[in-house]
Amino acid sequence: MIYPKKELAQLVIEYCAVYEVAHVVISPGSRNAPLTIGFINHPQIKTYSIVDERCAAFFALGIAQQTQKPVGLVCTSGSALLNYYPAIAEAFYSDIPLIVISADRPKHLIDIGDGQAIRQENVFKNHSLYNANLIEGEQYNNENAKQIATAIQVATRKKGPIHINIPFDEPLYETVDKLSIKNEILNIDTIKKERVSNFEEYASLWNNSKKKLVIVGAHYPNKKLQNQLSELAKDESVLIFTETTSNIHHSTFINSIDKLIFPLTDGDFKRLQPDILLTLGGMIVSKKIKQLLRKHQPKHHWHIDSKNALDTYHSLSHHFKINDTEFFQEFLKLTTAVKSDYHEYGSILKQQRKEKHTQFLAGVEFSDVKVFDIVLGSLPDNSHIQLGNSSIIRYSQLFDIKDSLKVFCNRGTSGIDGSTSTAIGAAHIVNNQTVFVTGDISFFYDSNALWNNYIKNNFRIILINNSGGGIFRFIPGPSSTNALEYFETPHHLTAKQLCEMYHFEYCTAKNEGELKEKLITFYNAENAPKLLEIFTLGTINEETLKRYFNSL
Ligand SMILES: Cc1ncc(C[n+]2csc(CCOP(=O)(O)OP(=O)(O)O)c2C)c(N)n1
Repeated sequence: MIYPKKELAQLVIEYCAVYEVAHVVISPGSRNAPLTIGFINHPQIKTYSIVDERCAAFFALGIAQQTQKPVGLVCTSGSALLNYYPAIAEAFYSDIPLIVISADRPKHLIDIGDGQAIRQENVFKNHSLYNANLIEGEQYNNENAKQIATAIQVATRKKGPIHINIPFDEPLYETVDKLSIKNEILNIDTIKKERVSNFEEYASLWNNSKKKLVIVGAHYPNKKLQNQLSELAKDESVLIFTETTSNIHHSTFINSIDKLIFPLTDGDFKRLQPDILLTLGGMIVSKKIKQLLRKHQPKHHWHIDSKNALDTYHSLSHHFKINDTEFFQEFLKLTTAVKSDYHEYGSILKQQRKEKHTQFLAGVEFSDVKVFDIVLGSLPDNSHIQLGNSSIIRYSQLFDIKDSLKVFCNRGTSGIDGSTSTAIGAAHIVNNQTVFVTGDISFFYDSNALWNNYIKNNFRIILINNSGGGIFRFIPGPSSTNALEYFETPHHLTAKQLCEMYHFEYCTAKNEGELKEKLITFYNAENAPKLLEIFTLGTINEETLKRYFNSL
């Protein structure tokens, strides 16, 4: 066996193995040589080499998003580490475990004019669940081991990013054939499980309320939760709103929140204003529901989450600090059905919107909304869909998505800077075919994502190129200024040359006929990943979407 001679590297690597960190993404550099040598020679750990640290971090995030287990990241000292920040912030707000391991100069070389040296300790402190700053020297091994164990356990149990910073003095490339650290040092367990709340008092309120709204935000697919919510929804005083990224499906749930509430006046919304709002899952895309619920607040807002309770609606009254399925396991036993017309009101609205939606799409010209209708309908059963931010995720929320699809999007920070890399990471680790749907600005922003040796041949990119940030035509504000071009950032780029450079098969569609024809074979097995670039016009998209909402 080959091990790095540096004991700090041995410690971190062995702890990763103890906690079953199965994937580590490494970016090149010399200072991290002890870690690189150690990780690539570890039989339990699969390593990846990705040059651009921003892409590397989002690729790791994609793997962790799918496996729900921590993924390691290793880089050298200096600005390399700072390029992880966008993905760290995303992981922090999306509850995705990442173990960031940075090599550093020893302390005496920081801020004295040495090269590639910056202040690395605690550099992510605002968005990291734990920061372990290790100290070089055998006498500190116990303290270092404790720090590493705590950091990895926090990432695993609390699901989020942690940072371990390791100073290494030269020489950096020496190896040994036996571990020199002692086995006992790998047995540290530091975190206690937290206590669970008592539900009876809340169940009694629940059983005495006629209007209960449940909103499910972004969630890793979970059949048990879906069944529990279906059980809860049998009560006619309960209405369930789901986001596309909740991966929760049921015919009686409201799966297009914006579509349902957009045409409502304040007066109409009063009928939907809940007595109790129960929320779970991650971020909510719908801006409108946030506005309406902030204005027409529920009497009680309870949030279920084992870690955080976000006061999204400015009315949070209780945080159930528990995993959602564990919550419902207990809570459902205590609930009784209440007579009410609340659910029925929601169902009637849903049916009305569905009819208008179908009518509108049947007659609409080629535009982003039409493209979505066609593309979403074409997705193969059981595929995984990764969505870009901006109008992509918003459009998807207007449609019914097949139950067998799983949908993901980086909504933690809603960045456009790593969606492609995340999709490639996620696609790499699942057996299902992954289709990434993106806007042009997001795609070109993260084009280094394609500089990646782990892209599967069945990976597909659908690039909706409306020659700029289409979202800025819809949101109120930009078009009332004389600076629209600074918001929309129009351009004439296409993905053709990038596809050539990175060995993607490339095809295009400029109208409905071409799009339908290209989609017939687009998902078929091939010897290369494929990208379909669909061209639409910003002016038509803008006008069409306005008409769509008016038609509802
Ligand atoms: C890293 C980052 N920078 C800037 C933004 C602000 N922003 C939001 S959407 C957007 C434009 C996205 O355009 P595109 O990907 O083409 O999608 P479209 O709006 O056309 O659907 C920008 C710049 C952001 N979300 N993230």
